[in-house]
Amino acid sequence: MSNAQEDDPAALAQRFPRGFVWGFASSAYQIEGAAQEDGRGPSIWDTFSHTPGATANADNGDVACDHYHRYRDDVRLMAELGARAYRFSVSWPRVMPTGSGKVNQRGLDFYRRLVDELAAAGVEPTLNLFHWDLPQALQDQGGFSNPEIVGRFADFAELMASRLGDTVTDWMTFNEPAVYAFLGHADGIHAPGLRDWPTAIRVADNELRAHAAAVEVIKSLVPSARVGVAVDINHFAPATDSARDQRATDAYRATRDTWFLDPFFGRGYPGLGVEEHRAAGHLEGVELSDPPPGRLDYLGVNYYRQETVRANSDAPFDWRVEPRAGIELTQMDWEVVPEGLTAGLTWLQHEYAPPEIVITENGAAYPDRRDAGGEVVDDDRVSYLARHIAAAADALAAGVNLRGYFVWSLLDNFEWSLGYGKRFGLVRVDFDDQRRIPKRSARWYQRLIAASPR
Ligand code: PNW
Repeated sequence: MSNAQEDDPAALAQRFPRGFVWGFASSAYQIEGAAQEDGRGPSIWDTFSHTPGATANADNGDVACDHYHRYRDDVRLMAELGARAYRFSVSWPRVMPTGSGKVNQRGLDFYRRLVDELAAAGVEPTLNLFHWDLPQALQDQGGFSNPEIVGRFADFAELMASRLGDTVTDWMTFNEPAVYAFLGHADGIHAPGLRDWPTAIRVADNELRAHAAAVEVIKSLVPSARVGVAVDINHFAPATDSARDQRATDAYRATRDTWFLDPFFGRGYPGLGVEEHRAAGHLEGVELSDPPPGRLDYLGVNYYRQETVRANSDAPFDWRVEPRAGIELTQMDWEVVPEGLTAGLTWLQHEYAPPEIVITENGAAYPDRRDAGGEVVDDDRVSYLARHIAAAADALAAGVNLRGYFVWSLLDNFEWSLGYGKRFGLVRVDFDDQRRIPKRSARWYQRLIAASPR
């Protein structure tokens, strides 16, 4: 598919205000590798990815993109592409090998070198504390299902804020707390691989409390810090207009997205979500009280797709999500619905009025081809990005206080349980020799950023 926006990213750039932040996003376990180097302790993703059958092709993050050794090249590449910001996460077990107590100076040195390199290149860092790679030693004590994690997380936040607060202004506490809680502890398809709903509910609750505690710590140590959190927002659509499918869609939203959003904005848990989780037995043995809000300076939004929800029956929590017939899909089988991004942003602005919104992830996996000349031709990714960035511009025009856009991701990387087969990068990585090859989409994004008003 081709249209003006794809052919002319410079025109698309004009729809964004001066100072709009264009960046790349990544996470530690997905790119760093060096899993056993310089004193890093094991994380739950090391354990999980080395469990037979847990990941596609038995892939793991031992080496990944070898970013731990190649960060200088990667920063240079981002700068060359014009990035104004870079969102990365800190591997907790690299800086605190057992998650508490002893600090690993060599691990901290890596992040110091990284932020200094970014500063020298004129790329603003956004530091995310938690992108799912919990120290295994903490998981051995119950991980996020143990309320003591709140204090441990605050200590981790304190360590990073005290060491890097002089250079880093933009902070994030969590990436996608819902994915971490539910895919990791109820569905069992992410680390730590548990399948127990009451545990997942406790994990979610402690994430919310840990978020609030970390916000306070960061703000007290770094008064100029801007602290946010990234939630994953899909566009929900009932499969039909039947009352059943509509009800299932509402319940899905209330047990997942607003389960976090309402508490973040001081409303406590949503009534419909509590009812649904209770009816499904998910609250057995759980004493639920509303967690404190953490004062957000901005809300991070990760948007990828639409989810079509179909009720299986009238029983609680009995629905399935499956692609609508005939709809455009990415390689993940995710429904491509750019207008869902406009709708989601507009809804968040009106419903919660966060001080600012930042798109902290958006992107797509496709089976990229290299042509005879060696160029990586990823026109479907260009098309996906062009339409979603246009949808973001539509949200701005509708009054959403949108401040930035981070594309997922700079590099092809370890796509969790799906391994290296799903490529989200604007830059190709050949995993046998670690060569980086900017795809056509990287050049397209570079033109967009270059044309956007500074
Ligand atoms: C997000 N799901 O993950 C993450 O923040 C990234 O680490 C990841 O690579 C990216 O999106 C692409 O997947 C998700 O199954 C992983 O709903 C799985 C789901 C959602 C988000």
